[in-house]
Formats: sequence, structure tokens, C-alpha cells
Amino acid sequence: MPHVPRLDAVVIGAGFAGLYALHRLRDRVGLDVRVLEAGHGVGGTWYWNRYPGARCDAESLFYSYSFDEDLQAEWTWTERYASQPEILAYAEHVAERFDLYRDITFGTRVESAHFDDSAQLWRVTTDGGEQYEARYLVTAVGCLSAPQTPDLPGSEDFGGTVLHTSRWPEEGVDLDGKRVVVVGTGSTGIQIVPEVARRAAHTTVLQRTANYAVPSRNHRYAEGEFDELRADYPQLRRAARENAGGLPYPPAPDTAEGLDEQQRRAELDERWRMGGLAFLASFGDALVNHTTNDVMADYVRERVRETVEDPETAELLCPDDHPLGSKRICVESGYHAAFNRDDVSLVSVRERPVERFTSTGIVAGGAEHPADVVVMATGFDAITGPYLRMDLRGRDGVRLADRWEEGPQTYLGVATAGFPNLFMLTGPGSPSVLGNVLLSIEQHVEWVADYIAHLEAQGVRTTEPQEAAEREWTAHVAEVAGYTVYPEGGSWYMGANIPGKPRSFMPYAGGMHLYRQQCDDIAAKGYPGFAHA
Ligand code: N01
Repeated sequence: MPHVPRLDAVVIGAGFAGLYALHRLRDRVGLDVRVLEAGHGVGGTWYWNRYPGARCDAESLFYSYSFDEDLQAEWTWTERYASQPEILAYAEHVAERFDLYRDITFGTRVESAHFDDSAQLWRVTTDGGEQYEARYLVTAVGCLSAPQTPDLPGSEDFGGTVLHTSRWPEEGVDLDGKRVVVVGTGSTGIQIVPEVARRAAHTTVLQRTANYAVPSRNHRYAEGEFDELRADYPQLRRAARENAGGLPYPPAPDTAEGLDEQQRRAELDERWRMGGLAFLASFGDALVNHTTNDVMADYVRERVRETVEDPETAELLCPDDHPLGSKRICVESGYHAAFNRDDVSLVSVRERPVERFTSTGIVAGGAEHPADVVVMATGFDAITGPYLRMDLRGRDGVRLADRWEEGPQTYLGVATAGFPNLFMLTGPGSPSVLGNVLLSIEQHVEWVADYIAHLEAQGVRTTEPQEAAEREWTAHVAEVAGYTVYPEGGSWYMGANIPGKPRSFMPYAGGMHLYRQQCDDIAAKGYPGFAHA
């Protein structure tokens, strides 16, 4: 019989959530923890997404851990928006600094986790056949970690290279002088296109949906600039925690309604000048009032037409079928301007889709596009995908895929009924991706670790949500989303990018600050809504 390690907790994933969960559960709560990670290093999304141009669209100042004063005092970011290599280096630094590596097993993908009712344990099996037993299962699997590639006929005949952006090889890809086709114009496509255009002989961009993209205004920090910003950390971190998106941009008018054209423009010009996601916060009701939303959308379209020289291309790049922000807004550095190059072409695949590969290219928009490299910037089976691609089974062998057949159901986005001692970090029904995800991660890890410490102190063996509490929370998540424009975008937030996936707005849109209050309130009251045994 192979030896099966018995642990207090198995954590799946060594991204920012998994790293902090390991630190908190091991070093604060005192548990014996093992992290199982599919990649060969820490960093999660920043380990996998190595494509040219990959960087964070939240400012480095906010997209970093706040839990340790010395860490934040000593780490220096070099750019306003950190690039993938810099964020990866930060994750590695954190893993070293808190001595995390010794409890992480790399190159190990969890294939299944089954709850054993009689032993009251999770039995975890990996792709290498190893097994683990643990009292707690903590999923730090990320929201955007299950890549989605369209299933196109003819791929076996294609003589070139096909790559999904989130599986970009560590050694890079030689794009110099190549004919490159990029499929997809979400945040990833919008980041990679200018980089590809700089190197390729010809770049063809296949666009199904034009997305709202605002300029990043990224820059390298000048000498001493970051030190000055960092000096404000106590206040900035407080402000982030009190903010709906965890990104405390300067205060904005409540609405564009009732303002005259000049006042609206002044606000939008200022936000455009600031760059980045601050634009989404130009008016307080941007995501709940169509009048405001239309004003902002018109402004973005106007700026696209100003930037892109060819009027037909400019029109194609103007988003026109969803409210601004209902699909994740993109942050660009030279995306629109790239279409002013002679060697970059835009092809709409809205009416005539991407059909198939040939031996020399790809057929899309009714024509064949010769290609040496096809880049699939086609996104992810978001939020629930990473869960449902594993074989997760709770009490009585019930499969999570069956429980969530009509969409995810959770209590606080942290736990799901029938799956005892399973804690999801940034799970469906939590704010997760709707803002500064690192702050979401910290809040989740701290809340879960405190709860586990409570369970340990009380001698509780298992906890799971009561079905009524879960129903109520799931209905609340849908109700809050219903007040916003979010459900109107055919987005990955809604599961709309995956054929056959149930449509429901998966993140909690009520704001990170209010979510935090609700979680704290539940903890203060002794965790109502959970059943302890
Ligand atoms: O994925 P997406 P992503 N034929 O799903 C198109 C985060 N992120 O990797 O919109 C043709 O947004 C699809 O078209 P449509 C961020 O949260 C952050 O870009 O479905 N096209 C769409 O254009 C982001 O939102 C950062 O009509 C097809 C694109 O592929 C999330 O990750 C950077 C197609 C997919 O866009 C996901 O972004 C990068 C097909 N068969 C990502 N299938 C930063 O921090 C799909 N598409 C900056």
C-alpha cells in the first residue's frame, strides 16, 4: 500500500491565494498544510500567462499584499502597472520570504477530491497518482485558470504553431518576421497585439466583439517616485478596503445625468488623462444607469475614431453591442494605434466566424488568412471552470458538477452545501474579479483562516452551509447583479463564452467593502448559516 500523507489541510494552487493561505493556515492557525500546484513554480496566473505584453491592469501600488508591513515597506515596484515577470518575481520573493516552498508540491495537478463520509476526510488524488488525506480542502484555483480554445476542424493539418496565451512557453516564441493571426480581442488580445505587431511580418487580428479599452498611461517610476507613494501605504490600504472595487480612485460625481456637456467632458477628459480603470469610476452610477453608461461609451468611441486613421477600421473597433463595463473593460498600451500600421489588419468575424484551419492558415470572416503562428487569446472557462474540470465529490458521492448543473450555488462564495470543510477562495458568489483581486484574496484567506481557527478551538469536526442560507445568498448575488448592467454583456462573468454553460452572473457585484462587512458580521455572530457537526 502506498503511503498516504494525512494532513490538516490541502490547498490547491500556489498563486497569490494559495501562497497566503499556506502562510496563514500554517504559521497563524498552526495546521499541517500541503499545497498542490500544477505548475513548476509559484505565481498562478502570473506563472502561466507569459505572453508578450502581459501586465496587470490594476496599479502595482494596490495589486500587492498588504498583510505584512515589512514586505510592503521593502518591495519596490518599478512601473505603475507591473509586468508579468515583475509580478512573478514578487510571488517568488513572497514564497522565499515566508519559507513557503517546503510545503508546496509542484508539477502536480489535482484530478479528484472526494469527501469520505465515514472518515470525515477529503481524499485527494493527483495526476501522478499520489494521494493525500486532509480534514480541510482549500481551493485556491483562481478564476481565470482554465483556458478555453475553440475547437476548430483542421488543426491537425495546420503546418504552423497554435498557442493559447495562457500556455505561452517559458522560453518564448520567435515571432520575428512571421505571419501571426491573433484570435480574440479581450484584455489579453488587446495587450498582445501591439507586441506582436512590433515583431511580426504581418499581424491579422480576428475580432468577434469590439471591447471598450482605455489607455493605461503606464510609465516607469522615476527615482524616488515609488518611495513617495509607498509612504502613504497606511492611508492607501485603508482607502482600498473601504472601496467597492478595492481601487480607491479620486472621488467622482454621482452621475452624468443633469450635468451639461462641458461638465461631463471635463470629468471624462480628466479620467482619460489619468489612465486605467479609473475611467470606470468617472461617475458613481456608471454601472447602474444607462444614461451615464451611454455618455461614457460615446466618449470611448469618439477617442477610438480620433486614434485610428482608417475610418472603416475605426468603426469596427468601436464597441456597439454591450454596455461599457458589462464585459471587463480593457486597459491598453498602443492597441488602437497598432491598427495604423500597414502590416496590421483587422478582420471582423462577427457575421462570418472563425471556421477552420487549413494547412497554411485559418479561415475566418469568409477568407483564408495565411499564418505561421495562430495566437488564441480566447479566454477562459471562468470562475467555475477550474472547479468543474476536477472531479469534486461531496457527501454521498454527489458531484459538484451535478450540484452546480444550473449554475454555482454558494454561501458567501466561500462554501457550498454538501461539501463539508471545503473552502473556496475567490469562489463564485464572492466579489473576486470585480476589482482588486489581491485584496479579495486577502480578505478571503483571513476570514477562512479565522473560521478554521474557530472550528479547531470549538472542536467542530465539519462545517458546511445550510441549504437555506446558500439559497438566500445565491439569490442575493443574482438580485444585486440585476441592478447593474453586468448581465447585459455576453461575458465570461455570465458564463456566456462557453457553449452550454449555464448563464448566471457569477461574481458578487455588491462591492468588496460591503461584502467584507457581511462576512465580518457573520463571523461576529458565531457563523450563522453554517451547520457544524
Ligand atoms: O479573455 P476574454 P481574455 N471566435 O474572454 C474571443 C483578465 N485579464 O484572456 O467577446 C472568435 O475576455 C472573444 O470574443 P467574444 C481580465 O479579467 C487581465 O482576454 O466572446 N473570437 C474575446 O474577444 C480579462 O477580462 C489582464 O465575442 C473568439 C476573446 O476571444 C480576463 O482575464 C490581462 C472565439 C476572449 O476574451 C479574460 O481576458 C489579461 C471564437 N471562437 C487578462 N472564442 C490584465 O490584468 C473566443 N473569442 C491586464
